[in-house]
Amino acid sequence: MGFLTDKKILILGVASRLSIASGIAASMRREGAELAFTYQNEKLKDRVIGFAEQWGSDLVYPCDVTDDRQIEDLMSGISDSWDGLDGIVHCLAFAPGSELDGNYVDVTTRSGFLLAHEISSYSFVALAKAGKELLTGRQGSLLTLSYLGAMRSLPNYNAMGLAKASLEANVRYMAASLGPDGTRVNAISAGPIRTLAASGIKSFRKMLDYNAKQTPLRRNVTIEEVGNAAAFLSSDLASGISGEIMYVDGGFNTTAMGDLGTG
Ligand code: NAD
Ligand code: 0WE
Repeated sequence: MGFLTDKKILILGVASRLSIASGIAASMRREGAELAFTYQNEKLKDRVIGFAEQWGSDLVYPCDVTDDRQIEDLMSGISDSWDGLDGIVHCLAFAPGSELDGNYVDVTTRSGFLLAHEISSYSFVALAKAGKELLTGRQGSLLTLSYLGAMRSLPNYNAMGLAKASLEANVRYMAASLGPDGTRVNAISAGPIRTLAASGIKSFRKMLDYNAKQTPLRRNVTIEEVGNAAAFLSSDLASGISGEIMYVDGGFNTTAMGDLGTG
């Protein structure tokens, strides 16, 4: 029997088979979870319905997280089919492309900065707020996806780095807020992975190559590896873990100097 048997989990952020959310869905399904999904817009609707079917789910809802109404409707849609929710997986982020290309101080704008924070950080607490009733009394779990750019500066990540820093603080404040109800809140900080969100980024290939070379494991991580960690953190196996940022990055964040090419 899988370690997520009978758990009802909502996953946001499936856009393609390469999405980190897809790796998470596959692991969670393998471990016996019942899944529900959202799609950002009509363009993605049929695709997400098709993926959901593969993972044994016919619960698929629209949810653009910039719209409070869609978040409300999502939770009331879920409550029509499920008596509660054991987990929410928040696997989405956005900043305007122009914010992610060039010198931070030069390219950052008020509107781009605010939109990045709204979609990539605020939406996590907005979902917790709307889902609170469904989550309480079930020892549930909330999980989000972060990146090392929250803690270190790196070229071009720019306003997304600040949004991820906000998201990681959000994890700690939400853990403190929801802990008394028994709900845990954590993040996975994943190493770079080629997904749709990465495909718009100039020289992402170069970054992947650099990252693989400088990482203790000498390779990049996969959506399957992130999926397995996500399944663990959302399960009762992780019942003692809350407010945590867990790195699934092959150890990259723990090194300095990296590989000097001497051994
Ligand atoms: P992806 O493009 O497959 O997924 C991004 C998702 O965000 C898409 O499903 C998209 O529809 C959704 N989204 C964007 N704006 C939205 C909105 N307004 N409302 C609802 N959904 C919206 O890319 P991914 O790499 O799988 O990204 C998933 C998460 O993983 C993001 O939080 C990203 O920051 C994080 N992450 C990615 C990497 C990487 O290298 N790919 C590394 C670490 C963390
Ligand atoms: O969080 C991310 C990417 C998130 C993302 C990607 C895009 C591309 C298309 C957010 N918004 C947009 N907006 C778009 O218009 N990652 C961790 C992957 C990533 O993105 C980078 C990276 C890494 C790693 C951007 C610059 C530098 C490194």
